[in-house]
Amino acid sequence: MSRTFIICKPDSVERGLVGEILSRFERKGLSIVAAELRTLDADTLDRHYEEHVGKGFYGDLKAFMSRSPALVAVLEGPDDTFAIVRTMMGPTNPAEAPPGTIRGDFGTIMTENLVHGSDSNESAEREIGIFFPGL
Ligand code: 3AN
Repeated sequence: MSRTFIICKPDSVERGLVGEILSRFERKGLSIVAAELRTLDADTLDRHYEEHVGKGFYGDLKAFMSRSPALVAVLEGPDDTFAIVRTMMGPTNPAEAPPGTIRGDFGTIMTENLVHGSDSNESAEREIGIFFPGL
């Protein structure tokens, strides 16, 4: 078994797509082990996106991610659950995200791409520690 961390980003909450997104993961066979609607603060975002702090797009990314509540959650499934979630999300660039993926079906914008998922088991552990310490 393994766990991964996801964020239904502010655009997905605003558009009423959280149920659709969580439902896809549940129907796939993953379990929700924690979930909370939360407005993300600057400190938390700097920790979460430490590899992007200082990049050209980071200011816009931070403003977007904190503009309204996001749904942060932990999903559990088999080994490498993070990889299952990443495949279901689709690539970061919506132009490359195929139909059938969350970003391919619902997104057209690079920054407002609906969902985040950890990109490795190590990232999942680090991110769960930031958003759900003690879980
Ligand atoms: P992913 O969310 O697919 O793991 P990351 O972690 O590389 O992608 O990037 C985090 C977020 O930063 C992306 N979801 C996207 O919103 C934004 N982002 C990444 N690269 C760019 C870029 N070149 N231009 C604009 N936004 C970007």
